[in-house]
Amino acid sequence: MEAVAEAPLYQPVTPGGRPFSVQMTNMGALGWVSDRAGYRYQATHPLTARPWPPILPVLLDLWSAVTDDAPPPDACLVNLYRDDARMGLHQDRDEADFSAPVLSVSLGDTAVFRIGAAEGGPTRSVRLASGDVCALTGPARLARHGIDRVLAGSSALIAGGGRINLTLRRAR
Ligand code: MD3
Ligand code: FE
Repeated sequence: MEAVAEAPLYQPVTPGGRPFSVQMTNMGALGWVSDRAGYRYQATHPLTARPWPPILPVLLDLWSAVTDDAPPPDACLVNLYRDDARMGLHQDRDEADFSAPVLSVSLGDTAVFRIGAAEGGPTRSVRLASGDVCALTGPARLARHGIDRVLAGSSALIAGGGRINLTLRRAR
């Protein structure tokens, strides 16, 4: 992927200093980053200090089609899950306006995704397979969600195995 040549995947750390098991990079005017200083959106790659590459036109077209022409996204987080990578249950709360949708595209190995109400309570497990597109709008926008595990070998799409998730958002 050309965008990854420009903005290499890297392994961020949580504000507590624990490495994420997921590797990340971004496309767009803003990228989501995490380090000892906290979670935030910023205009440059933390390692190269260069601007993120632009969001691929095909993804902007997908956003327009699926969100019924919501104002365009300014951030696309790229998450790479290899081996035993996972993502704990969380809410996406670093964006300025929660009325904008979030759009997720899954590629490669199938993920066991967990989702529950913003307020807490029971969660449900849903499989996200390669090509699945998920629009999070309305009350689902602040749902708690995470990736329990990835089913290794369930797809041959990603060289070296694993799963890529693209998450398009309006950060500002
Ligand atoms: C439900 N990524 O980067 S995408 C994240 O598969 C993140 O890499 C997961 O959660 C992944 O923050 C899940 C599906 C998704 C994305 C955003 C959501 C589900 C969501 C926002 C609200 C509710
Ligand atoms: Fe999330």
